[in-house]
Amino acid sequence: MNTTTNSIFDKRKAAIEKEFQQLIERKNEPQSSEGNGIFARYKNPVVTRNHAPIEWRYDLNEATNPFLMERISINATFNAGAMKWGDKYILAVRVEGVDRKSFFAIAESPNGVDNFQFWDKPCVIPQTEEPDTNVYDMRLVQHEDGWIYGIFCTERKDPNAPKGDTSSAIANAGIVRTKDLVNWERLPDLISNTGQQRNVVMHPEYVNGKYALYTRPQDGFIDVGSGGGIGLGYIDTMENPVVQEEKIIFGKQYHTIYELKNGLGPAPIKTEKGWLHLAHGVRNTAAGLRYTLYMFMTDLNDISKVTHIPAGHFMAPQDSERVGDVSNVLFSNGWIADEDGTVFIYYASSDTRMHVAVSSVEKLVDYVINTPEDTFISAGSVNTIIAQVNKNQAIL
Ligand code: M1P
Repeated sequence: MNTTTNSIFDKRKAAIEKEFQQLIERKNEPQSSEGNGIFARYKNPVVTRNHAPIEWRYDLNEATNPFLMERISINATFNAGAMKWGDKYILAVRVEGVDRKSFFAIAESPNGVDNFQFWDKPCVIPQTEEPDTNVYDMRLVQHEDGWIYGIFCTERKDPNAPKGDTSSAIANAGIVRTKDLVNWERLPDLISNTGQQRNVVMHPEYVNGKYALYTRPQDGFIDVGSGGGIGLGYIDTMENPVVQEEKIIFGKQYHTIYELKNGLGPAPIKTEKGWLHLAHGVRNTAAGLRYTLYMFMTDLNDISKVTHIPAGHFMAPQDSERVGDVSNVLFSNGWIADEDGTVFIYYASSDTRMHVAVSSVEKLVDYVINTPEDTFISAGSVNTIIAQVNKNQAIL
């Protein structure tokens, strides 16, 4: 009998490898229900903590890990940036270890809906003089200047926090760029005069020769105060990223899904009718904050002008998506518009795992332009329904 192959180590290794392979190779398909005609959610999450490579989690040397215990555990995989890279669908996933630290790692798929596999090692993000305590929510943008930019949230302890306050933090936009998604050049953090920044997103084209950044200023780390809406500002050079004339183009509003916070998701998609935006709106409830996704469109030639805003959410947490580390949250910072017009919307549920929903540019433009806008009062909502019923009765 070969004792080696019967050791705890070997048995566990074979089982872990088999389970991992089955997970990575699992086919995905659209959920069976008819849906709403706008997008199709897919059945399985596309990236979960169990997708983290075995080599990241286990010391695979039997001499030093005879029980083959997980030495480094992953807690969650969520809020991924996305882009097409050659013929691969790429996610820059926010991977969070059980130590609460997030980092970025690239996962690729051959088709955008399944078979996502992490590259060998997580991304190495160079540090500025002041190391990031935590980094998260990278937006990947292929800018027309030839670089791929990754703008993410960098979080550090608030140096002015009173003694004993071990929670207060300062959030800002960290900036990296790359040509190969492997070697990342760190640029200085964003300099803005509007408080803390999360959800900073780069516009993919120059605007009057400048870089355009969508921002989300807020007064404190948690408390948005007078901020919390989608801002727009311009930068002369990314090597000295000082944002000028930051202006809120779409704010928070009472009794909407973006009543408490309003932040952009991924970079907008250019269409013939305007720039398509995906964003998240947050409202407070007795059960805590509720994050949903919504869409809007801006003018092709004036990106500060919001032209269409469908009422309400585009996607909200549903079924098992509702539960996770931070429940009742959908968040998206990555989508891919393919050459044939298919749009892969990557979204995370409850700060725990990544999913995909598939639509098309044509459908999303139709949704954004033809969905009634919010009237901001119940009687208005009733009028909107009655107008549609009347229209339908006229043709029946
Ligand atoms: O926990 C929900 C989300 O909270 C923050 O979002 P925002 O910046 O809009 O407040 C972020 O920490 C985000 O990563 C997280 O998903």
